[in-house]
Amino acid sequence: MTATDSHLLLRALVDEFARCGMEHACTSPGSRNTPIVLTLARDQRLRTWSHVDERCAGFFALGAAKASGKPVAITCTSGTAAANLMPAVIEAHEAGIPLILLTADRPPELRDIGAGQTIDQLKLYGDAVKWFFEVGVQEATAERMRWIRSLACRAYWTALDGRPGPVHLNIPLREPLLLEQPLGDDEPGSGGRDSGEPWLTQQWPPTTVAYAAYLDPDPPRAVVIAGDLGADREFGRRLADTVAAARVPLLADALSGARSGVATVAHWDLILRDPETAAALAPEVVYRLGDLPTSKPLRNWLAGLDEAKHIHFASDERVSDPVSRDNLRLIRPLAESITDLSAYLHPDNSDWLDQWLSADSAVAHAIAEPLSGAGLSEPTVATALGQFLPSSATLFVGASMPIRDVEEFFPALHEPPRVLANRGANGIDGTVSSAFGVAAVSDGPVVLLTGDVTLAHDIGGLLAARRTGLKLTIVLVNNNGGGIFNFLAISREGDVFEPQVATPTGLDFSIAAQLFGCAHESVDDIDSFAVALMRALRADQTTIIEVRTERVANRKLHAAVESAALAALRKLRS
Ligand SMILES: Cc1ncc(C[n+]2csc(CCOP(=O)(O)OP(=O)(O)O)c2C)c(N)n1
Repeated sequence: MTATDSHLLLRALVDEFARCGMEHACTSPGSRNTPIVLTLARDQRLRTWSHVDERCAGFFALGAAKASGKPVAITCTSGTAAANLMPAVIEAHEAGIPLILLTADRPPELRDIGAGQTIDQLKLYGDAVKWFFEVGVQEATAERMRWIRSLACRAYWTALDGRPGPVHLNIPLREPLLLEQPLGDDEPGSGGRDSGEPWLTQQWPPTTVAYAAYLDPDPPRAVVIAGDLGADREFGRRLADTVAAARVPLLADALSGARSGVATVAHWDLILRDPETAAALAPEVVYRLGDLPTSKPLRNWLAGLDEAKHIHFASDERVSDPVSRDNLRLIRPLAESITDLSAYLHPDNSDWLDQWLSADSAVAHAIAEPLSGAGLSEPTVATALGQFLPSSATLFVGASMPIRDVEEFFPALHEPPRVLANRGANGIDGTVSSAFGVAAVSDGPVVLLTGDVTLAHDIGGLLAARRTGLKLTIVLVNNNGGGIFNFLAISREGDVFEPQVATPTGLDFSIAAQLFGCAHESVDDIDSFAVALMRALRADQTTIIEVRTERVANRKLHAAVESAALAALRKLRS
């Protein structure tokens, strides 16, 4: 294997990725992977994004693949560099996001003999990848060129088809790594297909099941639950319209994009906390699309619905039924599921939807008072982002309280902004990098809502602001530590709680902003928050808008909101 062999093979590999539809790749610096970096960077059809930290590169690629729905390639050098991709690979596996990992490696003769920067990279990511393949050292014969073209397509389609996920190609490279002369246009064999088509096109056969006969013919009391529906906003819109036309209550997670229309129940999470109301609103059929929202009240309610039939329209084979309630799981593309649902939902003229909507407006009315009395708080930041962001925006939400507040308080809107989050493994890691990855493939502005520990965890992700020229608006809710833990019993263990669990960082984020070339503003009321948000959306640089809150007060406010909601629901029942 010579440098010419490696470069010819890599050029064909990347050519096929681009023919299949790849548009973005992430690189990290190193020596062993320079042939891969050069090939990716010189292919005009790909946009390459350079990252110093492989962990950031992995999450940036994850964000870009999540928002575009297309596989993104990532390359890194050998050794611990490859291990740093692990968190993003796990998230991609859990969330069903297509990635193609191109790890450079030492050739076989340098493995396991103490050569530098050499670790065992075979099956490094275990079962978290859909496919691992050791590319090996090859000569660029006509036969091998056909083989690598086919291999590239197989990697691309495997990452994308069925349930998307990561694919790992381990690529050993021998020295010399670089060419003396640039490659000519020709290659052994006939090159790629003349038509510009990929070498191999693959189709994933959807499952078709006749299920209408499964249900009672009479229109049952139904609810539709929508979780994360993926990158395409059209699904959320279509689903909301379909359900509204049938007047069936729609319990939609903000991540679904379906929290709109006359059938949307915005405060379902609070409504379901009241056991009597939850029992009175028990349906006969539950239709579920997308992932199950994380809300605990929802999961408890579903777990107790013994009499109902639970029908899950799943878009891939992954099981998402943590309460073991599904009667029927229909695996088919989301677009088809929504069409099927529209044929199946009978227009409901009873007062079923009105019962849900009266509970919803009673709760909305009741919680307004504690919320407005608290000034700029964590819940009002989540609400305000719903009110102020244009529909062209994408809101990327960090784990912990931000995602819970968005789930609980994000308003129902006619044209909601897109809402994305890393919910596969619920990690706080790589959040800034993922949001920059989303910005790389988005037309509209991208706003990140994050807690302070989450921002500190991926503070190096801010390097992308300067190095990529991409722009984020970061809304930082700084409660000096992990506010979510104040809701747990551990918060009563004072001596251990603060230093070991809440972990206040005490960081001055304005200095971090300065270090990474970002603007920084502190706001303390809703009007200045709105003004700062608008200014940041118009700015040509990344801005951190910092909202200082207090963890104990935040827990009390959430408790006050819940009591107000429960009191209103009790009153409505009496
Ligand atoms: C990689 C990873 N490490 C640790 C955790 C556990 N964890 C969950 S929430 C959290 C604290 C988050 O704090 P912050 O970002 O400030 O948000 P807040 O809770 O204040 O809303 C931690 C450490 C995790 N989910 N992922």
